[in-house]
Amino acid sequence: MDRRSFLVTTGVAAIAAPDLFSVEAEPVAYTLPPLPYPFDALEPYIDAKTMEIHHDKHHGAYVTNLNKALESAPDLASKSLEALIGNLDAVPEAIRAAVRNNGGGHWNHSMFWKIMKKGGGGDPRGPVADAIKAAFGDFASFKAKINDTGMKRFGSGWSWLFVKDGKLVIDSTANQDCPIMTGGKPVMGVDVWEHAYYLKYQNKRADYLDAWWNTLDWDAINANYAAAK
Ligand code: MN3
Repeated sequence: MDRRSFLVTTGVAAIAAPDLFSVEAEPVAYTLPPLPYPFDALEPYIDAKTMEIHHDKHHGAYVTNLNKALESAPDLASKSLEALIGNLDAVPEAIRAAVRNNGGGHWNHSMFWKIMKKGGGGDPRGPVADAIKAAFGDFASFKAKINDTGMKRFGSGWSWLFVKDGKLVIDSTANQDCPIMTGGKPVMGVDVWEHAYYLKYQNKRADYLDAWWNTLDWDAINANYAAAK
């Protein structure tokens, strides 16, 4: 048996075909998810111009910069975004801050758009309403605590409801940090960066927070809660 027929007979030829070796796994780039409603859908609570800049420019930049950071670490591209930001220690130090800020920014905003809708708001309903009541008392107390937590976040960040160690927790994070980074599972969160409200509300973060409750999609929040608990 000559070398060629040996390779064909044993199947080694197919494995050894040079074109198979030249195929490299293309890193999957993150993409900006489209806003699930028109820019003006949340008027008058959140204005169209803010939504356009916030989604297209701010969220868009987090996605672009996350992809840029991951160019030097293609082995991380196969991880889900949750796995990536949930274990930042596994990210090379040179790109860790970029992945934390931009990966967090991408995750947080993707969540934020989905928990709002046109004609949203009203009292919570479904299982999350019962859980909120059990953990924080009535809806007014819960609302006040989320808003107060957002007001006390100095500078930029988020106010959150998340599940940690089986319990519902309200807390804030700085910058684009996300509860996932410390083992939490987000149920809902509100962006308190000035870019989220400054065009319409200027320095009045409290007014923006009050208005934001009129945009909430409780079905989406219930879906997050079901996944988190
Ligand atoms: Mn934002």
